[in-house]
This record gives sequence, structure tokens and C-alpha cells, in this order.
Amino acid sequence: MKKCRGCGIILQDKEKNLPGYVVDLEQDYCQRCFRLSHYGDTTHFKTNHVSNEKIYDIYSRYRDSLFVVIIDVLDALVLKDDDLLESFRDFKTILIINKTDLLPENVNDKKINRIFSKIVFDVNKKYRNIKAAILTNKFESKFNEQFFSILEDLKENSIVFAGRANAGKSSLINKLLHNNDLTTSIYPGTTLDEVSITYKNYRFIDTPGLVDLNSYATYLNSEKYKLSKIDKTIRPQVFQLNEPQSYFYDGLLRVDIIPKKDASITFYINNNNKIHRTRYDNGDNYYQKHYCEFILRVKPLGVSDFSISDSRTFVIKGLGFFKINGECFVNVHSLADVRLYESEVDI
Ligand SMILES: Nc1nc2c(ncn2[C@@H]2O[C@H](COP(=O)(O)OP(=O)(O)OP(=O)(O)O)[C@@H](O)[C@H]2O)c(=O)[nH]1
Ligand SMILES: [Mg+2]
Repeated sequence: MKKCRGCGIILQDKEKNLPGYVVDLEQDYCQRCFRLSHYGDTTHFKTNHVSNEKIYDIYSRYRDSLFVVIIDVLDALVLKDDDLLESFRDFKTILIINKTDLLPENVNDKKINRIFSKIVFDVNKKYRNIKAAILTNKFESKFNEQFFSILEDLKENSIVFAGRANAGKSSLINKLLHNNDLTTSIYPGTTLDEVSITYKNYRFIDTPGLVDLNSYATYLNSEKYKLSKIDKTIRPQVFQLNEPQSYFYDGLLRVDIIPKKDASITFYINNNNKIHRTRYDNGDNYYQKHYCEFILRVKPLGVSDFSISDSRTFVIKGLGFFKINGECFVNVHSLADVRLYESEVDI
């Protein structure tokens, strides 16, 4: 059975609307990959959902291989509280924290190294199967050298690239192989089945990405996902306040702050979306009045309320993060299905 070179799906020439369709079985790429790569066409996006169970089955078939777990840098901020690494507990694993270029410019390389060395050190106490970690991004030129040197040290030839959807697994394999054979896209769920590639004396296996039920990415349609996804270096949006205020990220997120004294809040989200603020006593009114105009909206929003006395950072996976400074009472209204994570990282 022939498989698509871009996404791994079995090719078929019978049913146009089913996955793997090609006009001619001589072709190497399915129509979905072809249209995604050449025209950014997302018609079939999310219709070919791969279940986490199916992905775990692939992992267990390769249990004797080295697992390279690729993690989006923004997810990595709360890696300690994420259950992702549980799935790899029984496998020899290395971590790649990818897309570090998304962090704001004031976070220099030294600081990035310090932040993530601590995070990796902490998770390594729980997961002794993690043998090494690399930080990287699409501009990093030393990645290939570092990666192959780790493979040589560990004496591994069969390597599975694993992790959550859209973390950059296929892009990293393309980078290692100096080609664009694997299909990549801004949308999660691009790779549909395992793709095995032989390179020198190595075997690289690309896999579909695990769905994260704690990420907005799982609940937004493709249009809203595209508009809210962070894909460029974040330009923080900072607000000072000395009276109760409500902050709105369209209809996706609302943060109310009732400060005891002066306080500030900084949002780290997609740069094209501006945070709106209003007086706290006008918050409900603002939300109701503007709900229908919000391009980005989700329902239902759940509320978490808590007090803080110093500087704290909260991550909303798939949307970004925000940092609050000062003594205040806080209400966060976010998608009810998605967990509000607190990060120890001080950006
Ligand atoms: N800014 C930035 N974007 C990256 C980086 N690496 C990958 N991307 C982008 O992330 C998106 C997802 O990349 P893919 O390689 O398709 O991710 P994947 O993990 O294979 O995704 P699935 O197959 O859906 O699981 C693409 O738009 C890539 O261009 C990086 O280091 N920095
Ligand atoms: Mg992929």
C-alpha cells in the first residue's frame, strides 16, 4: 500500500472526499497535502482527526526507539504541570523545546537558557527517562549539529518524533534532512499517520500530533485558530491600573483585576489582536454589548477567581500568557474546558 510522502496517509484514487485521494496512484502526495502546501487550502483541515489512542499505538510499536519529544515553547512554560511526558515515561526520550523565537525580544538567549534549564531540571527529577534537551527555533543554525551529536552519544538509529499537534515535528525533520518532503502547516493535525524516512544510517519516524484537551487550539475553528495563534515574536501589551478594570481579548478571554494599590498586567498574545479595557463595573455590559461583534469568541467561559500578592504569570494554552504585578483580586474568564495554568517562570 502506497502512502503519502507528506502526511503518511494511505493513498487511494476512488473517493475524492476521503483522506488520501490522488487522481493517479503514481503521485507521491495526496490532494490534501498538495493543496495545503501550494494554496494553503484548509478545506480538509480537522476533518481527518487522528485520535490520541491511534498515536499511542504507533508509539508502542516503536517502544525500543529513541523518542524525540518536541514541545512548543509556550507549552513548555508549564511543562511541570502538563501530563504530556507521562506518555513517554517508558521510552528513552530527549526533549526539544521549539519555537523559542516566539518569546519577546527582551528575553535574550541567556535568559531563555536559564528559564528552560530550570524547567528541564525539574521535570527530569520526575522523568528519569529524559536523556537530553535542546532549545531551538526556525532560525537556529546549530540545531542539526547538536542533534546528531546527541544521537551519536546515545548510539541510537531509530528515532520517533513525537509530541503535541503543531509543535513543529515535521518542520524539524525537514530541517535535519535539508528538504521539504514532509507537509507542514500552521494548523494542528497536518500529519495523519506515521511517515518513516531513511537517512544515512538513521530511521526517522514522523508521527501525527497528540490533541491537547487543555488548549484553545482544540476548540477553535480554523479561521479563529489562524487569527489567534502566536506565530511571530510576541510584542507584549502592558497596562497600568490603580482602579478595578476588566481586560478583554475579544470574546476569548476576560481578566478582571481589583487592585489594592497600583498594579499592572501584561498580555503576551498574537500581535494582531489588541486587548481592550474598560472599568470593572462596566465589564458585563461591555461583554454583552460587543459579543456579536467579536470575531474571536468562544462559549462557555468559566471563571477562576483568586487573590495574588506579588508578580504571577498565567498561561492559557493555545492563546498565550499574561503576567500580573501587584496585590490584587483577580477573575479570569476563559474557555470552561481549558485549564488555567500558573507558571513559575518570570518572563
Ligand atoms: N515561529 C516558529 N514557527 C515554527 C517553528 N518550527 C515550526 N514552526 C511552525 O509551526 C507550524 C507547525 O509546524 P509542523 O512542522 O507542521 O508541526 P507538526 O508538529 O508536524 O504538526 P502536526 O503534524 O499537526 O502534529 C508551521 O507553521 C511551522 O512553520 C519555529 O521554530 N518557530
Ligand atoms: Mg507534522
